[in-house]
Amino acid sequence: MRRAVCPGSFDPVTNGHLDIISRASGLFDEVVVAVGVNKSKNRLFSPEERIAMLREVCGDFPNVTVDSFDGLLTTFCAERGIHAIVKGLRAVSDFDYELQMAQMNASLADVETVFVPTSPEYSFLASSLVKEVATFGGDVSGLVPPMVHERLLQRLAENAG
Ligand code: COD
Repeated sequence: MRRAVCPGSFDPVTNGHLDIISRASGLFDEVVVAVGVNKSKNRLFSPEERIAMLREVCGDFPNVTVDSFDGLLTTFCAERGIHAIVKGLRAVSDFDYELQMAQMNASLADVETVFVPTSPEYSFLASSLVKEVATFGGDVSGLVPPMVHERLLQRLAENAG
């Protein structure tokens, strides 16, 4: 059984994330999308909200499940018998840090990192930019799934009120 993890913050999930998850689901028998829960970081959506949105948008992939992890990704992989980490690469700037993490993770556990190049239409897409643009009233409806767009606008309105 070829099993992989797609880890991330997913605050919130974007069409760029979904593209990587969809392609990973074609490469592996089972894919676990794992939401990193780092309590020290300020997030727009709680881990539960991020997981719920991911479950909704990944519902069409029969071999994809969604979970969360706290602490080291390699501990999560060891507990689940996962030996492959799938990461999306947008640009050379991603590569520097991702290579460092891949090598550190390989030194900590029996895991390989598989890099999937972003589809060109998503190469500029990041959750942080989506939140910034939406905060200032820009149209991000084409960058996230419709349900995520709705919840994003709702959360920004709540925070502004
Ligand atoms: N196109 C392609 N890929 C994309 C796109 C896009 N438009 N947007 C994001 N991605 C990819 C990213 O490259 C990344 O691979 C993944 O999707 C998740 O992205 P984010 O931004 O949601 O999540 P990150 O990068 O903040 O997540 C970082 C982790 C939580 C994976 C990382 O910090 C981690 O593993 N933390 C656990 C602690 C740990 O083990 N630390 C030691 C590391 S060596």
